Amino acid sequence: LRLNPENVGRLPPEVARLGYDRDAQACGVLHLGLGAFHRAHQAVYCDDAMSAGDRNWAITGVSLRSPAVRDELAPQGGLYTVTERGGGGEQTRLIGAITRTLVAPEDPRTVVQAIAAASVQVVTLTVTEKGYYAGPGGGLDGAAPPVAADLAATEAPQTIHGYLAAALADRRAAGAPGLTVISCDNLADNGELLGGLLGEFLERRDPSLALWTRDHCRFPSTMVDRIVPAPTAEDRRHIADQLGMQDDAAVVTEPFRQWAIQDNFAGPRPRWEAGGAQIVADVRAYETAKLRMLNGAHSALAYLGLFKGYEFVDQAIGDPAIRALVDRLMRDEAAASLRPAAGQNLGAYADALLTRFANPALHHALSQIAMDGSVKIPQRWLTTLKVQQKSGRRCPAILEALAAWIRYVRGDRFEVRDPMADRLAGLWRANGEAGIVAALFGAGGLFADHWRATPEDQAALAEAVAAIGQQR
Ligand code: CS2
Repeated sequence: LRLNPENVGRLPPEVARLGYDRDAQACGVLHLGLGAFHRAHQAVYCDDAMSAGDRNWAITGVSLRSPAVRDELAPQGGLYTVTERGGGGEQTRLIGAITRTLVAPEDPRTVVQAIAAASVQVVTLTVTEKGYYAGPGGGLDGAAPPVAADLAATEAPQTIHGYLAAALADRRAAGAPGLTVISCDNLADNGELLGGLLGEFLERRDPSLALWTRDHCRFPSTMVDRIVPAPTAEDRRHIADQLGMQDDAAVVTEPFRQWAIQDNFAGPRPRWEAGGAQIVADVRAYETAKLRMLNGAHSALAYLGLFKGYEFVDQAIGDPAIRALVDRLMRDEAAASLRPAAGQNLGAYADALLTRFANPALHHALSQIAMDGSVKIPQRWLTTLKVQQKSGRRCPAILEALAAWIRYVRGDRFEVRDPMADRLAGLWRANGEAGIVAALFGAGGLFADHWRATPEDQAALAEAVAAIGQQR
């Protein structure tokens, strides 16, 4: 038996049901990047908005690459369950917000039309850090082959910029209103970044559309937070047992969730406050705290934990040496680099994060966090290092974690999934252990635009890289 609109009535009574008539809702939101995070985060907020009586905020979900999620969701009519696991056991609810699923490479024109649909007011994105194509200097990486292809051709886009450009052109031609486009990825100033990169793309392809977009669209920044591990086969089996039917799109997550959105909208938007979202004048203080503390700690747990032989976050944070390091990284280095907003308590935030990391029911794989480090560590670690360096302070905990990352990307101990994997392995081959630190963080190094290590920090990094090489 498989979860779908026909047999949804046969779910056990403990599973919380939808509070709205799903068939009566138009798609007001279009989402790009249909991973587990979206299904456990923005989709839940849309579901809450509609359950609270706000209408027509169903989601058209688009996978930009793989058909996998569509193949899980479509046979279920878009229905799936979210299970929250914390200290107090398990709670499952049904989510119905996603009513249509598309796979971009299968039918690019339909995706463009879906974004251009008059009912759509809001586009949300979870396309991961690498999906934005920011170059080393912060501008659009026009040399990246998919961006270059989208700059040259308008049919069959490959990037978010290509899709948004094509859809915005259609909206302008149809006299449709502009869009609020919301980045929900872990990047600093994500709204400004997206608006800037897309603006650059449009300037190069269609300057008049760049102007129209500036006048008609908005790109609010957001802080999104919920730990959502990639669901395992074991999770799916367990959920199927609980539901008495199969749910191939089920997600398992922590009870905690947070969404702070800059109050900067082009038109109507869902009443996400119904799900607890905060609409605020400025999200920056919350966003940078989250990136440098939560995500910074996560990446440290990932690389240090993997080298110590751990598989999951709760195991790594249970290691006294790693826990002490992560504690220092969050409080003495990351928090100390921030200027908190009124009422923002970074000490309490660090306490709460340690508890969340220790959740033993989540099985959050370190290898999942270790992915794409080259596009994560700049906003998670390197900004902190740079800010602290300006005040003459060193960050031994981050340096230790950074050394683990440097060793990791050599590629001989773990499978490195990273857009720069080949380049980083090549740098290792060309420079060896003696030269890799300078090649990355010395003058003219690959990441020197983000942070340039002093000779003292380079020596500390080199020593730590060598020590990790000796482990196990
Ligand atoms: C994690 C994040 O995979 C990663 O890199 O650090 O996905 C993290 O779990 C979320 O940002 C939590 O909100």
